[in-house]
Amino acid sequence: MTLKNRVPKIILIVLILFFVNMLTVLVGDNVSSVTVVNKTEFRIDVLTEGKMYTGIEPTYAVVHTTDPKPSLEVTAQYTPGQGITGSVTKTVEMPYRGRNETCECDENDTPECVTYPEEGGSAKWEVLPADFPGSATGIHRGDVWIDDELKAENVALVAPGEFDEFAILGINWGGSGTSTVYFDDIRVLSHPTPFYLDDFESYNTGGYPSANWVNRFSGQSAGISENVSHGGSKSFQLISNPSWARVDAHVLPTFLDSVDYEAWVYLDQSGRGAQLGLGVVVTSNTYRTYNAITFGNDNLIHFSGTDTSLTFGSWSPQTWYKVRVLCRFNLEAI
Ligand SMILES: [Ca+2]
Repeated sequence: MTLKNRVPKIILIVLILFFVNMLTVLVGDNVSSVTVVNKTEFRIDVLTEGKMYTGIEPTYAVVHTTDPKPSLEVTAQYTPGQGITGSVTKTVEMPYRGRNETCECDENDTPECVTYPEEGGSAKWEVLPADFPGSATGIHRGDVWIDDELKAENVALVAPGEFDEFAILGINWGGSGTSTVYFDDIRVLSHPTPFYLDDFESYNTGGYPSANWVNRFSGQSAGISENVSHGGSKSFQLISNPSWARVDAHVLPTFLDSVDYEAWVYLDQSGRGAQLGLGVVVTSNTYRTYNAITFGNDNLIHFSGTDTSLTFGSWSPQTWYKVRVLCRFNLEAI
């Protein structure tokens, strides 16, 4: 046989092998699969059976295969850090036939049985923006209270994804000398988790409450103090240098539907400020706060969401103020 005759034969064998293989897959459909297509304009994460597929780009899809089963719980959420939040869980129904046995008797009354194995099938879920109710950009809203008095309602907020922690700051903007501020009875409630509460009573006086806090900017110093307190005998003292803030933070999960933060603040000196709100480390020498309450050097109390000009009157030194901000980032989830 010449080489010329042999080549088509090889191709034929390859083709036969290919079809045999295809046939096996078609007959023995022993897996279930779900294809999740991202039809939104943002990246999404897909979670099912404890497996997470992250950062699926718009128009792209992920295929999850598993043992044959009639349905699967699948969660899709916007990947954090894009200025939008939303999470939706759906039960995706799939074609499925359970294992069964059929028996018929032959002419000798001998049963002849055929067993069919369980068979899976495939299904597709196209994730649309409408699958995330209440989570379009620009609908993040908040309410602000000072000393239990509602000062601002339904104000526009900066969306999560820009921040990942709760921050307290002692700041003396452009002033001279150090400034001292105290925080006490801090409560941070976020949905879905966590709940965090700190009255600073359990730490050693003079020490740093490192079990729950991390330092972001050194200022001059910080530590547990017994100088003043709102409750109990201790509070968290932050001392900043002129134009060099003292910043400490309590880290939160990056994916948040809501944050409800509350704290008591005491400023020791007039004209030297403090701030509390949601924050993020941008670079080693840049820290940003969002949706934050500011006790300014101007002795006025400010709030900045997307609107940075809200002012709620003046503050006095050596007075405890109760601050509460409720941030709703996913209206359907609360
Ligand atoms: Ca206390």
